This record gives sequence, structure tokens and C-alpha cells, in this order.
Amino acid sequence: LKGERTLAMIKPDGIYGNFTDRIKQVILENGFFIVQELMVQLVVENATLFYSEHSAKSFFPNLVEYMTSGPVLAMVIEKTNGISEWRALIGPTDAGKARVSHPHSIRAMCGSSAQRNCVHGSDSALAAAREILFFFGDISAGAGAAAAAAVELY
Ligand code: YYY
Ligand code: MG
Repeated sequence: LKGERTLAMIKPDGIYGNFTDRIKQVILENGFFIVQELMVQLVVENATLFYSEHSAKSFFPNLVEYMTSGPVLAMVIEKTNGISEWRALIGPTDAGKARVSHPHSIRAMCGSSAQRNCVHGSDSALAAAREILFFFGDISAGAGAAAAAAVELY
């Protein structure tokens, strides 16, 4: 057992901005292991489910449109205190504010607004479990079992 797993995702603006390698470099330089990855094009149903906690908010339709505008790269990353460590690395939700308050954060580096903020990170152990299963749970019985087993350990 090497640490705590969380779901990191490079959103469409990060992919099309060619930030993938730089983001992975930050992940690895900060001592995370990348234990699974999947590049996928979300459809409306996927994005709606992934962000269901925000479904009543005014920004939700635009968020779903953005999240389905191109491929995303989902990664399971692992480190001691990985959930909070990854949230700290990505910085505040609003990339414009991140540029001021957290200039070395990933969202300051590659995001451009509250919506187009380049990366995602699970915000709790419960969210990490749900989000890892969302992307990796049904790729195959093996992958699903591995993700579920990992979650149970923490
Ligand atoms: O967890 P985090 O991504 O930092 O922020 P949330 O408050 O959970 O919002 C999820 C997602 O919604 C955010 O990454 C972009 C989008 N969003 C938006 O489009 N406009 C806002 N004012 C706030 C959030
Ligand atoms: Mg969130």
C-alpha cells in the first residue's frame, strides 16, 4: 500500500492546449504514481452524471457543453494524502483567481476561467471512490474489481 488514490482529469482545454505532458510532469515530480489512465470523449449523459452535484446551478448546461467539447484524460494517481495533495497542486476553481493567489498552481498554468480550468481533482475520499469507479469501474471486470478493492483499503 503506497498511498491514497484520487481521480485526476485533464479537461478538453488542457488537452487542446497541449498541456498533457506538462501536467503529467507536475504529477510525477510531486511524487505521485500514475496507476491507471484513460482518454475518452464524454457524451452529455456522462458529463451530466459526473457533475450531478452541480445540476441545479446556473453554470451547469455550459459546463456539460464544455466537458463534452473534446476528449478528457482521466488518471488514477496515488500518493500519501493524495486527495488533498492533488487538490493543492491544481489550485482554486477559478483559474483567473488562481493566477493571482496561487500562481504556481496547475490551473494558473493552463486554465483560463471558472469554467475552463483545465483539470479536475476529487475533493474527498467519497468523491474519489465514486469518480474512480465512474471512469475505470466498468472498463472490464478486472479493472472494476481493482478500483473497488483499492477504495476499500483506504
Ligand atoms: O471542484 P472544483 O472543480 O474546483 O469546483 P466545483 O465547485 O466542484 O465546480 C465543478 C466545476 O464546475 C468546475 O471545475 C468548473 C465548473 N464551474 C463553472 O463552470 N462555473 C463556476 N462558477 C463554478 C464551477
Ligand atoms: Mg468539485
